[in-house]
Amino acid sequence: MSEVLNIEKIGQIRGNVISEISKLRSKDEISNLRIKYLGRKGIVSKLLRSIHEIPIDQRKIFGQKLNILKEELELLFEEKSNEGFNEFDQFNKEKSLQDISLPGRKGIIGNLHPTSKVVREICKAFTPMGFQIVEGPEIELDKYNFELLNIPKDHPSRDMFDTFWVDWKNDKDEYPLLMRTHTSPMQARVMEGSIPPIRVLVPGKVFRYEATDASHEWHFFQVEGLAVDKGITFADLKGTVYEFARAIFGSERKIRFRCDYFPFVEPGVDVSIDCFICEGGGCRVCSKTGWIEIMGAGMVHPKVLSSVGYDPEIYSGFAFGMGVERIAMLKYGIEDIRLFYSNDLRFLKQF
Ligand code: FA5
Repeated sequence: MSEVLNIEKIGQIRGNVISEISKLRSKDEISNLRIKYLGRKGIVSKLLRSIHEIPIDQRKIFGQKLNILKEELELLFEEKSNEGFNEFDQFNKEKSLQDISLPGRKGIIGNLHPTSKVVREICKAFTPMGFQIVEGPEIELDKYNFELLNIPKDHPSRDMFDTFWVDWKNDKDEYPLLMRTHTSPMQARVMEGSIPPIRVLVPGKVFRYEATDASHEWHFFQVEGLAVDKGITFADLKGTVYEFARAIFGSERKIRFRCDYFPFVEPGVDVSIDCFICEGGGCRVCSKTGWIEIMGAGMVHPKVLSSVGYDPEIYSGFAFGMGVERIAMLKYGIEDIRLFYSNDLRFLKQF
């Protein structure tokens, strides 16, 4: 026996175990300490195995003492294991400065952008009238954005739509791709791919080469509407627009229809709502007119119907395209459209 075994030594081992065991923080640590003392090569086990090395007259007494120590240590380890370690206790003990029983910090939950909110409200107003929601590409072919909508290459109305062309030429040396200037290209796309009756609503982003002011942005959202069937008349268009305006603005707002020109409708109108700020008196938001234009609309032009293979003698339809931010401005009393995309949280958090 290399070390002198005496009562003091046994007491010392006991003391060490008691002190070490009090610091243990997990079952793994208990197991490691148990192995250190009581494992096959543990301190106490080794002493027990070497008992034959001590003088025979002391062997019995030390044997008894060591066995008592072993039993006591077994008990201590068992008690410590039963203390009920769980992940939280363990975590707390390891990171004593953190008290994970404290209530958690409230997560930051964002809110919908006012444009998204209004798009959803518009869709909700039209779906009970049988309109289906569809979406289209933001990068569009000239063919859909202009040609099929009765806006050929030399048409003057292209000027007001002069926009962001995509730097890609086709084999005719043309630039046929652009950031769409309105959601109307989806009129042709939907008609090409379906058989009437059609009733669709197309929300989406559009882009224009436009100087910005309180009511004009260079990128904004539109919602296009299209209904095609046998026997659709202008009265259906008016009824649908009134129903929508009542659902969104309530019955007190005034609605105005005025003749307007869009190459893809005949007759064409613009629809305005009386200005919410000046109540019709004239201010900078309504450009001193007392009215805010919210949509262009009209009966689908016979040329457009023909270009997608529909017989205009059989089918007729109406279409409209509204500006979402303008509707949000009216609904929430927002005085400058540029607030929508300037990323100012003081503005965005209000919705
Ligand atoms: C059009 O874009 C047509 N495609 C609408 C249409 C569809 C007419 C179907 C007939 C049939 P317009 O350029 O007027 O039309 O735009 C439609 C609406 O978008 C406007 O009434 C307005 O509410 C909104 N709008 C237009 N330009 C801007 C702009 N720069 N910033 C914000 N909103 C705008």
